[in-house]
Amino acid sequence: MIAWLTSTDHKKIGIMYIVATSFFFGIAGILAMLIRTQLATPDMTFLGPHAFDQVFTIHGTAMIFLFVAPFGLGLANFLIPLQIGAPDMAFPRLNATALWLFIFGGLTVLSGAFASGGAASSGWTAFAPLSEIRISAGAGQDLWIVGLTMTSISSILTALNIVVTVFLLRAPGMTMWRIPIFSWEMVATSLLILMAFPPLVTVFAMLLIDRHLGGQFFDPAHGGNPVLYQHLFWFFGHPEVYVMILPYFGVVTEIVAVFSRKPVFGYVELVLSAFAIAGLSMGVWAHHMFTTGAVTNLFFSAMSFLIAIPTGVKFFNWIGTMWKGSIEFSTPMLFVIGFMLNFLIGGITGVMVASPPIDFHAEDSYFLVAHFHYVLGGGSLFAIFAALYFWFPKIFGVKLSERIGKWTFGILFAGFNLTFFPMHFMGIEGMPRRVYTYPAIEHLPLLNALATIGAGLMAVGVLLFLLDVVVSVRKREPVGDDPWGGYTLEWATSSPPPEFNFTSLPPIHSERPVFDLHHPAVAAEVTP
Ligand code: HEM
Ligand SMILES: [Cu+2]
Repeated sequence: MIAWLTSTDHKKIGIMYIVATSFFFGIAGILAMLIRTQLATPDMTFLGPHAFDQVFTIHGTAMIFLFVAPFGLGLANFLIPLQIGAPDMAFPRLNATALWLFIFGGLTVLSGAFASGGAASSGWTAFAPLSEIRISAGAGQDLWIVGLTMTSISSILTALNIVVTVFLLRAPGMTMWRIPIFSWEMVATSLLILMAFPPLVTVFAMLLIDRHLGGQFFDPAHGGNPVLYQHLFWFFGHPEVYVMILPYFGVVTEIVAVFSRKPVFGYVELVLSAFAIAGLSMGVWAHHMFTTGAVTNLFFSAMSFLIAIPTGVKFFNWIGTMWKGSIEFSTPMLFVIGFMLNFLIGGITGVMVASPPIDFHAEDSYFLVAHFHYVLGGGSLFAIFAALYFWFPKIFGVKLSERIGKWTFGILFAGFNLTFFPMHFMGIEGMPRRVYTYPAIEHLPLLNALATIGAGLMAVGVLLFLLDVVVSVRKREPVGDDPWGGYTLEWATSSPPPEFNFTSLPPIHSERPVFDLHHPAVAAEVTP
């Protein structure tokens, strides 16, 4: 126990991230079920309006800041040194510091539930003046701000660590163009964090000054400007969206290649598109502000459309990788295919709301809720499951059950679409987001009932996954070091890997050294 709490080993730290983020996912998931219970039928009285506000605020906050984004960093912690053939991260103690800052920051946010007045209730965006002391007086909002400042600083430290590690600690032979795609995507993610999180910490500081030190940055009642809050917040907020998707583009790319039994199609394009997406995403923040009338909609709309191009490149390359491959529909691959289908829908509605005339209708409606859940839930969350199934044997030395895994996938996929597809229509029929109840008009009762049933199915899927973990860990069926026929260096060492990772390294002549090692004849043909 003490060995874990004081560890600076990147693998232990990675595992602790995975455990901590899973805990926060559990909390956020329970809150999601509370939301869907309240919204199951019209005029429900299960949660009152104030409780509802807290519940959706902490749900969104935990999903974004405490689960989807930091899970990627945790996975990176485990994988990057292994993938590039290094013994650890560049700054192991900084790494441990970041982990504990994250955990205590997350707990600080949650502790708001015990404050008088309850947890923060101004949404995951904490828009001013709603989050100002005049309207949100409780300490819950302060704990939210302080807690997220801690997790933000944690992310900045980890991002620094990742960039330095990938640039300086690669094994001999691993040139820049042989770095595995996941590690590349994490470099792009880290650069985004380094650019986007300092403004977030700044806006939090300004909000605290407003709340407690008599500042007047954002409250129009005292001459402040709430649009300034939105600029600073979204200057962080849009890049954050990519912090929550680029790692999973990496996960998907690696898994698709392994289970298509082909090299990644368009390796260089995949790397460049990650940086194109990262770069462009710094210039689109005001598409969250079309309806404020305070920004140049034409510019931000055009920039947002441009992002579809490098994203399309990724889809093209994934399909190219699968093309004529001998595809094996293992559980990780199923989750990856689910990711692609769901993310495609979220991507299409994303392009729609990047168009101001459509956004004026969709803004703050359930259409938007459907859009971002398709990207984050159907996309990132499915990739997280894919990653867990794929790397579980490496991390814990135990393989999860393929039989339960396929059921888990089927139930989650059906449940997800049943929950969120109807939300497009709720939005079109005018149901605003962040409302705690709605009248029995149009098709709202039917659509909401479907969504709640779907959410129940998703809960079953998650429980089934937990069951799978428990059963598989109990059984402890031994797996080899490389159960899937993996490509990258993590599959060259034992499962789980020893301290400092490698006793010897295979020669590195391409971006898939372990494949080359096991199939020398093919490697000789493909690599000059
Ligand atoms: C697991 C099943 C999930 C269900 C049933 C669910 C359901 C909901 C519902 C009903 C809302 C309220 C919408 C509103 O009133 O604006 C909501 C908000 C939200 N959800 Fe989820 N959600 C789920 C998973 C996720 C995931 C995986 C993420 C990933 C990041 C996420 C992020 C958010 C965010 C950011 C909000 C907005 C909160 C706010 O308005 O401040 N949710 N969710
Ligand atoms: Cu955006």
